[in-house]
Amino acid sequence: MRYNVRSRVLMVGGAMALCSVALVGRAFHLQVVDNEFYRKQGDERILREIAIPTSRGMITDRNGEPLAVSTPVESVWGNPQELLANPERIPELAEALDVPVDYLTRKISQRGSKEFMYLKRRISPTAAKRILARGIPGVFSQREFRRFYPQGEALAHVLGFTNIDDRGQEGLELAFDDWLRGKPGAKRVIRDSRGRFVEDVELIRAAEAGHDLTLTIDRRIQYLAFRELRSTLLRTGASAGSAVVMDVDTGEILAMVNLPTYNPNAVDPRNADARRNRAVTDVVEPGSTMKPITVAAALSAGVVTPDTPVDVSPGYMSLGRYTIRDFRNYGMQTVTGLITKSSNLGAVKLAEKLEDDYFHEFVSSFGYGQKPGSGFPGESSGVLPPPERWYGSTKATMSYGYGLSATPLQIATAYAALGNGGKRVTPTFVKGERHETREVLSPQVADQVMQMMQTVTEEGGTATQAAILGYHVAGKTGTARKFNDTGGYSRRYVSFFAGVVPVENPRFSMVVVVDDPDASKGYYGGLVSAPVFKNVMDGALRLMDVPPDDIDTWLAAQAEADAKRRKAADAEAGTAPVVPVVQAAVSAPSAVPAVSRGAAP
Ligand code: 59J
Repeated sequence: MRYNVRSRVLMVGGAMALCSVALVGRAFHLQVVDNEFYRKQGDERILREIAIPTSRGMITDRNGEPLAVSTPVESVWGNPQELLANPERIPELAEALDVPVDYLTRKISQRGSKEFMYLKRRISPTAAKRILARGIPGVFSQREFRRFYPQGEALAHVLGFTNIDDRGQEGLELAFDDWLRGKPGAKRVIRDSRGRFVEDVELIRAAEAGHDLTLTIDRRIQYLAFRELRSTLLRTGASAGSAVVMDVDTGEILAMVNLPTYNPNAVDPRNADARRNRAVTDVVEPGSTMKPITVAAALSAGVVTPDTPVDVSPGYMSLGRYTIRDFRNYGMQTVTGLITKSSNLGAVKLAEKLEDDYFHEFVSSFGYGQKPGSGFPGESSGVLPPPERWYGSTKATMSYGYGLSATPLQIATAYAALGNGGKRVTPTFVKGERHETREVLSPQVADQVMQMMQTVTEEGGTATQAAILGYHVAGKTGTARKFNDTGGYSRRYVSFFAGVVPVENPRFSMVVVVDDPDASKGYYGGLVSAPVFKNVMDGALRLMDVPPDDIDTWLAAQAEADAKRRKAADAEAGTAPVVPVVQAAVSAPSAVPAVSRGAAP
């Protein structure tokens, strides 16, 4: 046995030694022994180490759909010395490269002492072949890989992009550069003095392809969010916007869009402003989207229940030098009613019942003032001032969303915790990553807050525009005046909607932030941002096969639509509408198709 192993080691070792001897021998032979022969040809052969290019890993969405792919391209390069030695071919080369002759001549002379210059980078293999086919001395080509982003501007901020050398510059391309980037191999080859390849001598290192990366993004929801946000910005004349969709249980980010955006397939270095992933890097005062958190704090502390009456008349109150106002005098409200109507005074009255440290700690546990930990480069932590730095009105203004700041991603994460029974889940972009969770709220209080937020999208709430047929929607609007440089609140606004669906068995949280809508076109969160939420979530619920939790409303609406259609058909056929059928439709929707078919002829 022992003997056996030893003999095998010897054999393998011996074989390897023989191989190296053979390689060295070959190199020696080519360089020294055969050298005379090559010299006779008038060419000098050079032993060179060259890189073996490798492709960058593919990035796919959660369903394996390609989001970033590397396609092989060719880069045409030249040996300036040799190009200069054949000046009569330069006009032809310029024509083949489609550049002015004098420009090319100048470029080549600048590199005259060198042996390498790029002539045209990253073109299609066919285009490269066409240039090489001219047989101009000193013109060569080498394989490279070019990144292509099929989703273009719809997903630009999340993915980021690579530079001409295929290195990640921004976004997830940067964050996961080491993982995605392959290791180029190396081999020793023999080239002639013109740089032409003669023979492979030795493989130094095999090329390792980069690893693929599967994201949590759903391409379809992403596109939906992009389309809806874009149309809302056009409709409202707003200057910027962000939307984030998260899976409440896993923290997976299903969609993240920002406007303005850019084309990652042709990055313009000048518009850095359009390249920011605002949802992760830009902070806003969260305004009324904070109120459910304040209510959750008061419920958790046991100082109120959802039905506790709160007097918010006459709609304004002074606090030190400030006057805090509600949109209207909402009089006596329950705690639930404060959310339904979005009462600033109500939030202040609840916060007054809470210890400073407790309130700060509570808000902080939802992730405000802390980096979300998604791994995205340049995450902002927002600002949540600690009680030591509060002055007279700070706790009051924080309770309804001013005097602190947060990113859209932080707000989406906080709402996910309300939706998943009170666990803060670390947001993530990468499928299969371990999710950290921490209980920040009892499931009972989380459910109570969800019930309260459901009233916002129902009759009498501030965002009936966010209602989705067949599903109960919990959410909160916000319309916040923007703080301006001169130290006051301006007549410019940020419009919010943050919500969770479906209420019975929550799956998604989504935040929509629209910056600076044209005030003359309507700027309330319910008007500007809630429709984006509605249209995207409506699509996502169906795409992800989420069962409806409000079947009654759905069936009733269907029956109503059927009845209307039947009425129209009857009118066209010249018959009088059959009244009993309409009644049957409302009370027993399942019978409608049979009845309608029977009645038609
Ligand atoms: C508001 C504020 C600014 C900061 C006020 C919006 C304060 C405040 C000092 C006046 C427009 C406006 C710290 S209103 O979000 O109350 O979403 O459908 O910006 O109040 O004290 O012309 N939202 N918005 N307040 N500031 N400071 C309401 C409310 C909200 C609505 C509508 C109308 C404000 C119902 C906001 C919505 O809930």
